[in-house]
Amino acid sequence: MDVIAAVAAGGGGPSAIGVVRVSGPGCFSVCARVFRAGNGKAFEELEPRKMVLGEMLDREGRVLDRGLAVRFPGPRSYTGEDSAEFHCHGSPVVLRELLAALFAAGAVSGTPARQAGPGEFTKRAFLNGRLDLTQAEAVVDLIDAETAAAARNAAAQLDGGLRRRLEPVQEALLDITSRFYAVVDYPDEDIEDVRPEEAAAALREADRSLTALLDGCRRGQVLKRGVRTAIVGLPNAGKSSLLNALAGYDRAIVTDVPGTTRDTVEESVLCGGVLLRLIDTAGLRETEDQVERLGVERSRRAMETADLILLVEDGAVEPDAIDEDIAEELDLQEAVVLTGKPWIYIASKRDLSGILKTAVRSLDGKAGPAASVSLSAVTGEGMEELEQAVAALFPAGDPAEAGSLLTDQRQEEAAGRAREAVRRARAALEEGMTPDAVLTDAEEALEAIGELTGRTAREEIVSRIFSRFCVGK
Ligand SMILES: Nc1nc2c(ncn2[C@@H]2O[C@H](COP(=O)(O)OP(=O)(O)OP(=O)(O)O)[C@@H](O)[C@H]2O)c(=O)[nH]1
Ligand SMILES: [Mg+2]
Repeated sequence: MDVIAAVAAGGGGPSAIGVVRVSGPGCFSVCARVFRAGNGKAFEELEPRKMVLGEMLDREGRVLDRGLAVRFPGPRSYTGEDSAEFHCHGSPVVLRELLAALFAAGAVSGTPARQAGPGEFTKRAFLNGRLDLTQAEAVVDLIDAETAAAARNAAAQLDGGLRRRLEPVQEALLDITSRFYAVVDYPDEDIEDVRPEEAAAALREADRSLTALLDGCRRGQVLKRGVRTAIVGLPNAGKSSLLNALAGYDRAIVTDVPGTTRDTVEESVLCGGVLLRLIDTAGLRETEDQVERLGVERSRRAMETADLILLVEDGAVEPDAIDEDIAEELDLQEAVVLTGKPWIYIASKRDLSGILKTAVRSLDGKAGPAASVSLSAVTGEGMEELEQAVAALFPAGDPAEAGSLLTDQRQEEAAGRAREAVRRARAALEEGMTPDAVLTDAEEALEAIGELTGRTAREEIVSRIFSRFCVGK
């Protein structure tokens, strides 16, 4: 393993503090050349995991900055290797010089040091068994978190929340596979037979756990990437005004000309504690205008890919004043209902001439809106009700669940595959198939879970098989 080094904080622009991180066998001899501890001790002698004040030196041995260094001898370090951190002033120039000094020191000390690649420190932590894959992914999620809830979930996942939830499933599958293997491969040994009912019960439990995990997946993804929310409605309904009100600034152009918004406009906002990825769209109507027609096309697509639809109707138009509009509005409601997605009905312009529309017209028993809100983008009346409706649709979830939500597609796909294989194994068992058939599926399930956690199953199965032998064998 090479010695790697990188600016871990403060590289983007001037900041109060900057951090340079170093890791790899032999890195202390490299560090010794760029840091002179104030207490006179050699770098290798610095007390582990304690900050020490001293001077950082540049390539020529000149003082670059005064700051703190910490020595983390492996394996009790983030990466599991010998590693160190330098905390200096957050000047990008100082940080760059310090990094260059480390590379130069590496060259002369015979322990070459190089720039770390993206995620390389965490990759080493994974390879050295300091983190499993779910935890490594949690590191990225935590850094990228856009809401407090997302950060909390990532922190709990980093603490092993997801792994702990997967462990019982993995245990059960390991138990079944190792028993079957022992019976199949070593028929002469005196090993306890497999009891099919017990194995079936264990598989049923594994199925249940994986299903619960997959059910929470939508919440996990909402936490992480937010809710894709399409704002749709007829031209001039007040869609862009709503986007601007939620964003808190004039993101989209608003005019009284119907057909103002042509292209889709996107903006992320926090609404009721939920991260919404808003997509403001062109008003939906039949049109001859080529540009507008393309915009309308995009609106329809936005609706198809959304997790939530906000249907905005002009609340200031007398319902029976313009028959044609009403027919169009009903068509639109129908189109929204047909997507099968959760939607919120919004009557806009509440500040104008009282509320004329408060609810949706009859939908012939089809799925109605999750909520109906009358609001004004101008005065802000009713905005709170919208926030409440959104919060109710995407609840923060049980705090006990934190850290054990699948947050990305890779995890969802692997958990889904594991469940399918568990179900096949159960069916094989119940149909009285040979142990081989059950084994293939149970092993496939284990492999899929192994992909989730990064723990490969093969070695564990082997050691379990032999643990069933008597002592001395
Ligand atoms: N008084 C009042 N006027 C509003 C409100 N919301 C929108 N308007 C007005 O309604 C008109 C249309 O608003 P937009 O937000 O551009 O409507 P839109 O649905 O985005 O329209 P298109 O982009 O053309 O489809 C503008 O003149 C807005 O100022 C509101 O809450 N109160
Ligand atoms: Mg608009």
